[in-house]
Amino acid sequence: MIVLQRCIFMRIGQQFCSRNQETTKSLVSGFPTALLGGHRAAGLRSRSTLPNVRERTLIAVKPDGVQRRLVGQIIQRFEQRGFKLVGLKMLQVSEDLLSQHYCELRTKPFYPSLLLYMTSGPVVVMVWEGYNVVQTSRTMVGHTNPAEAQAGTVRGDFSFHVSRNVVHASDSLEGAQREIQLWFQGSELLNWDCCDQTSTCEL
Ligand code: IDP
Ligand code: MG
Repeated sequence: MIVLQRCIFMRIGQQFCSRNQETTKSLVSGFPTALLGGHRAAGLRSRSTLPNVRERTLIAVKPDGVQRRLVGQIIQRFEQRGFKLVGLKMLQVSEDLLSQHYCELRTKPFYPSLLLYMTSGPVVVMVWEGYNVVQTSRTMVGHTNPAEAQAGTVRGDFSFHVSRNVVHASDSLEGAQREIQLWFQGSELLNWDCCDQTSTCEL
């Protein structure tokens, strides 16, 4: 039994070293809890909550933000927070793409004017990666209505009306995945290693 336990923990240790969290989780969940036993299991639980530094979200600078030359300042906020840019492009959005992006808002009275606004000029759309990036981005972007957005947020600093609120940020993990697939081809997203990775998060 002790030999079996040692084998199990050696395999798990190797998986942690290779930083393959998914494999490790399935490896751990595949064994009966009783086999993992006391203190060691407690240690494993804390290691298995390694931060998901691969979380991704979609951020877009809307046409008013591009016209007002705010693209650089908005990118800078995400860079200085420590997030990693993995996709970036400028495009004139089609109504078809927008209707999919804003499918939940089709019945809203402001929907026609939202389409006009979003197609009034180019947008700059990005994918940012990092720990808790979806929720943190929403905080950084601020309230949908800039009149209620806090100073220090993008909308709170650069806009004052809900019809011209400068920037889009995905509102959930599922929403982010859906929007990233809608706006980007897989080949347009880059996996690259940051030289400062260990300075932004304990991996
Ligand atoms: P969010 O952008 O903060 O996620 P949503 O409720 O998803 O907010 O709305 C999408 C976008 O629709 C907003 O960012 C804004 O551009 C626009 N919008 C929302 N509510 C109104 C409104 O009451 N009047 C005009 N435009 C609105
Ligand atoms: Mg939204």
